[in-house]
Amino acid sequence: MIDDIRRIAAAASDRIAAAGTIEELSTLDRELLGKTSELTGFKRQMGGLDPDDRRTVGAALNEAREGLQAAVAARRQELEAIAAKQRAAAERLDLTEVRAGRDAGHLHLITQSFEELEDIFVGLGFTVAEGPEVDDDWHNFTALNFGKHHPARDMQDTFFVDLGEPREVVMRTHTSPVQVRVMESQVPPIYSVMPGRVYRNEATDATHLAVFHQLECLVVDEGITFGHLASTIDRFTKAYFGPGYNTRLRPAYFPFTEPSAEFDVQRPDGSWLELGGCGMVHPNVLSNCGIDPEVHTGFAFGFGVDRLAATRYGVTDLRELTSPDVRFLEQF
Ligand code: FA5
Repeated sequence: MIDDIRRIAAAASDRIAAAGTIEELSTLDRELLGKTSELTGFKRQMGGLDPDDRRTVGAALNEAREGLQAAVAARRQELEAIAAKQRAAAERLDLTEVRAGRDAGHLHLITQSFEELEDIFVGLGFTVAEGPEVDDDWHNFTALNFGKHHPARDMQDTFFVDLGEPREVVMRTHTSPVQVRVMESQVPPIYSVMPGRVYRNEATDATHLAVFHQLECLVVDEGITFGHLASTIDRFTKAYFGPGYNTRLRPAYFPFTEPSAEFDVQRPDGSWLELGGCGMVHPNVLSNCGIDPEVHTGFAFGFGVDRLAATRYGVTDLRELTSPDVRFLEQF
C-alpha cells in the first residue's frame, strides 16, 4: 500500500509541475487532493489495517498529501508570476521621450477641438482674439453689467486671487471678459471669436469641471439682429457636428445680453445637450466699452468646448478629459 501511495504521489507531482495555467492547476488540485481522489480513497481503506500498519500508512499518506499541497502552492506561485509578466508585457506603455523619425504623438482632444472651431469661424469671416486667464473685476463682471452686489455673480462661483483689493482679481469664470477687451480696443465692425480656459469653484462630476474651456463669439456692427445670432449658431454647430444636428434657443438670463437665451444641440438620438448662452449685447455693455448703442448693435454667445467635444466623440464623463492615461488620449 505504501508503494502505491508513493507511486501515485510521484505521478501526481509530475502532473502538478506540468500544469500550464492556474485554471488547470485548480482542476488538478481538486482531482488529486479532493474528496474523490485516489489518496483520499486510501484513507477509507485504513480502517481494515492493524494499528502498526495503520500508523505507517497514515504517515505515508500525510507525507504524500503535504508534499502535493506544497507542490501545488509552488506551481501556483510560478504561474501567477508568469501571468503577471504577461499582463505587464501586454499593458506596456512606451513612455520614452519622442525622438525624430518616431510617431510624435498628437494634440489633446481639446486643443484639436479649438483648432477645428477656429478654422470653422475663420471660414465664416471671424478673427481670433485672446485675453488673460487672471483678470480683474471690471472685465469679468462690472463691465458686463453685473452690479457690485448683483445676485447673478453667484451664477458663476468664483476663484479670487489674493492680490490687490479683496475680490478685485479673479480667475476668469468665462470667456466673456475677452469681449470687453476686444470692444475696448477695436472699433466696429467686430467679428471675433475668443477661445480659452476658464475657472469655477465647482464640485466636479460627469458634466462639470472646475477648469474647463469656452469659446466666445462676438459680433458688433450696424443692423445686427437676433436672426444673425440664431443662424450663426446653427451654421457653426452643423459645421462641427454635421448637417443632422439641429439647434434650439431657450429664453434665459445673462446681465450682459438682452434678450438672452441658452442654446442646445440635438444629438441624433433626439436628446438635447445644453451647449452655451447667447443674446444681443446689452446696451450698457456697449457703452461701458465706448461703443454707441444708438449706432451699433451686436450679438454674443459662449459655449463649453469640453461638452462639445465630449458629445462628438462619445466621452461620457468630462473628467476623462483631464486624464493623463495614454490609452484614453491616443483614441482621438
Ligand atoms: C456663460 O459662461 C456665459 N458667459 C455665456 C454667454 C456668452 C452668454 C455670451 C451670453 C453671451 P454659462 O455659465 O451658462 O454661461 O456657461 C456656458 C457654457 O459653459 C455652459 O452651457 C456649459 O456648456 C459650459 N459650462 C459651464 N459650467 C461648466 C463646468 N463646470 N464644466 C464644464 N462646462 C461648463
